[in-house]
Amino acid sequence: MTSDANMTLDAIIDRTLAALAPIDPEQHAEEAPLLALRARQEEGAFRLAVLGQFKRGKSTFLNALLGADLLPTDILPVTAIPTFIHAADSLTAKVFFDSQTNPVTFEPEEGGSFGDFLQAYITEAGNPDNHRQVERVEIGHPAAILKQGVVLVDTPGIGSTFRHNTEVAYQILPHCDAALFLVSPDPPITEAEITYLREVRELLPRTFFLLNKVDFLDEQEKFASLTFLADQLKPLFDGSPQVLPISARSGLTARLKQDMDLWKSSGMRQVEQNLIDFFAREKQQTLELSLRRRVKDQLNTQIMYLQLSLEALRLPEVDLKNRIAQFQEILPAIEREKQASADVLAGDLKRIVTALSQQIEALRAAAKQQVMPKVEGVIQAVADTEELERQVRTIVAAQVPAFFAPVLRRVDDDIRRQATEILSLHQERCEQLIERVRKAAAELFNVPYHAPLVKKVYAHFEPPSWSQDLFISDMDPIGQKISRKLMTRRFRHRRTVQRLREQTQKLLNENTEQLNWALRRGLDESFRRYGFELDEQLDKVITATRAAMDIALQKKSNRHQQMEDQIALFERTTAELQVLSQECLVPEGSS
Ligand SMILES: Nc1nc2c(ncn2[C@@H]2O[C@H](COP(=O)(O)OP(=O)(O)OP(=O)(O)O)[C@@H](O)[C@H]2O)c(=O)[nH]1
Ligand SMILES: [Mg+2]
Repeated sequence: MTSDANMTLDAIIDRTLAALAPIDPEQHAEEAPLLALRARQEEGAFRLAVLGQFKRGKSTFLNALLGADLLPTDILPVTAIPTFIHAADSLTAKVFFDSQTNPVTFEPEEGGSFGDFLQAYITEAGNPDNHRQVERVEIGHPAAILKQGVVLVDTPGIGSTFRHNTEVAYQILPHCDAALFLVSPDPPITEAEITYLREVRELLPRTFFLLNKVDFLDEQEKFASLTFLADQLKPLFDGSPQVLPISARSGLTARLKQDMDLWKSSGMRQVEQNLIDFFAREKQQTLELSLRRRVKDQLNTQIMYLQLSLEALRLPEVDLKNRIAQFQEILPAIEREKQASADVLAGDLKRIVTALSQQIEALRAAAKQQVMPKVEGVIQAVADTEELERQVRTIVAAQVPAFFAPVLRRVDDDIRRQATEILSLHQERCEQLIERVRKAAAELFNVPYHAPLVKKVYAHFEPPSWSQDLFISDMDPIGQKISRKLMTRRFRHRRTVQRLREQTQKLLNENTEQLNWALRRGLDESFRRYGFELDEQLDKVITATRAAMDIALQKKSNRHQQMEDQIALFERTTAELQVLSQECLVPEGSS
C-alpha cells in the first residue's frame, strides 16, 4: 500500500474516475483518454522515438540499431507515417488506419517483399499525402534491443515541403515516452529544429542527442560541430546535454557485414551501450514520468471543466444569466468566422477545380497529340480495310495505357497535394476557433485556461477509389458485314478510316473524363465531409460549454439545500482532482 505522498498512477486514475462518477457526464471532460493511459501503463511498453528534421538519417539509424535494412530510407523525404517497432519472434508488420477499416497484415505467402509492403504504406512515394489514411504501422522484430518492452518509433521528419509530415511529427510527441534527437552537420541545427525541440522538451521527460553523418567531417570539424551544438542546446535544456557523434550509415554497414571495428568507430556501439544501460536503469522511471505528465494533462482538463461548472453554480442567478448572455454574444462572431472560414474553403475548392479543369484540358490535347499521329501513320500506310482496323486497334490498345497510366498518377498526386494543403490550413483555422470558444468560456467564469496536449487528427483528402482500368477496347466494327455487301470498297475504307479516327478520339476523351470525374467527385466529397466534421467539432465544444452553464441554471431553481449539495460536490471533486494532479508530479519511489 502506498502513502498519499507516493500514490501510484493506477490509484490516481482510479480515484479520478471514482471522483467523477457522481457528476453529470455533460459537466466534465471525456474519460476515454484516461482509460487509454491506464491501458498504456498496464501494457508497460516504453516508446523511444527517433526525432529530427527530415533527412537527418532517422530511419537509417534505426536500421543500424536493429541490424537490418528494414525501414525505407532515401535522399528524398521518405518516412510519412509513425512506425512502432516492437519485439517479436519473427518479422511482422501491421498497418492501422484512421477510419474503421480493418488493419492490414504483411503476409509473406502472398508474394511481395517486406520492403515493398512497408514502402507502400509508410513512404511519401508509396503513400503520397497519406492517401491511404494510415494512422500507424507496427513492426515486430527479433532484435535484442527491443526485449523487455522497448518500442522504437520511427517518425516523419519536420521541416520538409511536406507539411503533413511536420504535423505528424508534432502530433506523435504526446504518445511517446523519450526521444533520440538526431541532427547532422550541414546545417548543424535549424530554427525549425529549435522550435520543435521546445515542444519536445515540454512533452517528453528525456531526450538524448546524436550528431549523425560525422563521416562527412574530419576531427577538427567534428569538434567544432559538437561545441556549436552544445551551445545551441544549453539554453533549452538544463546544462549542456551530451551529444554523441555517430555515422548511422557506417553503423548499418558494420552490422550487415558483422564488422565489429566499424561498429565501434561508427559511434553506434557507444549509443547502443548507452541505450541498454538507460533501459536497465531508468526506463521504468521515465515511463512513469511520461505517463504521469499525460495523466496530469487530463486531470487539468477535467479541473477546468469542473471549475467552469462550479463557478456557474456559485454565481447568483442574475449574474449567471448575464454570463450566459455574454457567452451567447460572442457566438455570432464565432459563427461569422466559421462562415468566413467555410467561404475560404469553398473558394479554395473552386480554385482547385479550375486548376483541375485546366490540367484536364491540357491532358486532352496532349493525349490527342501523342496518340492521333500514330493512328494517322497506320491509316496512311495500310490499304487493306480489315488489316487497318486490326492495326489501329492494336496501336490504340498499347498507346492508351502508355499515355494515361503515368499521367493518372501525376495529376492525382498533384491534386491530392493541393487539397491536403488547403484542408490542413482550414483545420488550423477551425482549431483556433475551438480554442477561442474554450478560452472565452474560461475567461467569463474566471477559470484558468488549460490547453490540451493532444490535438485531434483529421482525415486527409481521399479521392474515391475509382477503377484504374482504362477504356481501351471500345472499337467495335459494328455493321461491317452489312456494309461490305452494300458499299463499294473505296467508300467502305473511307467510312472505316473516319470511324477509327472518331473512336480513337472518343476513347481518349473517355479516359480523360474518367479522371476528371473521379477527382472532381473526390474533391467535392472530401471538402464537404471535412468541412462538416470540423463544424461538428466546433458545435460540440459550444454545446458542451452551454450545457455546463444551463445545467447550473436549472439547478438554481432547485431547493436551496440541493444547490448547496451540488456546490459542495463540485468543490470536493475539484479539490480532489487538484490533489491528484499534484500527485502526478511525484514519481513513484524506486519501484
Ligand atoms: N553520409 C552519411 N549519410 C547518411 C548517414 N545516415 C543516413 N544517411 C543518408 O541520409 C539520407 C537520409 O536518410 P534517412 O534515414 O532516410 O533519413 P530520415 O531522417 O529517416 O528521413 P525522413 O524519413 O525523410 O525524415 C539517406 O540517403 C541516407 O543514406 C550517415 O551516417 N552518413
Ligand atoms: Mg525516415
